[in-house]
Amino acid sequence: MKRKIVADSSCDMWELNGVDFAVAPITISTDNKHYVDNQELDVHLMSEELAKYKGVSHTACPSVGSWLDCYEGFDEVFVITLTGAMSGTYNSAMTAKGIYEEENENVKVHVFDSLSTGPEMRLLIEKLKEKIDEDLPFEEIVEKGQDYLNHTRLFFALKSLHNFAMNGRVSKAVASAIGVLNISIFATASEEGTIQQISKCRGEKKVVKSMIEHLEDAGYHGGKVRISHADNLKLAHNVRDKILELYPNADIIVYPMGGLCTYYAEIGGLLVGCEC
Ligand code: X90
Repeated sequence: MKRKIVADSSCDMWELNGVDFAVAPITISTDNKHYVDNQELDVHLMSEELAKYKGVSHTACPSVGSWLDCYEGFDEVFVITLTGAMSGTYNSAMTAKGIYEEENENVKVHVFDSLSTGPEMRLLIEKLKEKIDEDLPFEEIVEKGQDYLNHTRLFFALKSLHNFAMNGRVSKAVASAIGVLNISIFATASEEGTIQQISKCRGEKKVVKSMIEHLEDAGYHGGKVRISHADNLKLAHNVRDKILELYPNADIIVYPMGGLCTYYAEIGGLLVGCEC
């Protein structure tokens, strides 16, 4: 029996050793260029070009066809998408599931709506791999995955909400208060899968302090943390080192964001997913 894990490109990972894994790309577009968020995308170049671009840019979820390409040839597929509250990604993955299950007897697809993105998706992907390695039945993996998702959180600090506002995903009033005078928004993914602002932080020291406080408030006590950054390794390492001071055995991985997360988080942004 062939099993596979599939996610959209906001998970910021392209391979996963020891299991079949594929990523359906989200696309970032201007009037004259499409950036496909895959491993080949030059994220730095994209950010530079978009910074110079005067028009409106936007994003589009993976097509049903691109999900089907990822499912094709597998008996059991576990799919993880970014929050359905802010994107059509979950719906298109579900449409593809319907078609795939109808056209193929005995295949099973489960789509998890992460109600989040980035590092929280990565945590779930790693957990699903662990359960696949244990050879558990499909339904049990689904149940354990969902349960795990209820015990992970996402916190993030963004220096600008410009692209969110441009795409009508947050209000212009909220966006205009961020990014001036070194002010970041500090926020979490709400239970509904939307951006829930917690506070505003002036300066990165405050960001680190807020991050630690909120991880602990959420019930973090030394488990896994996944940190993705948009060209801000320094802040990512500061958060990591502070966590390690408190929890020397914490399992932490720091890595750069891909195209989609960089587009919305913008340069300087930081996403932190944790077990709690
Ligand atoms: O076009 C599309 O369908 C994609 C839209 C994606 C919108 C959300 C992207 C989030 C990227 C930024 C910070 C974390 C937000 C957390 C939301 C729950 C990462």
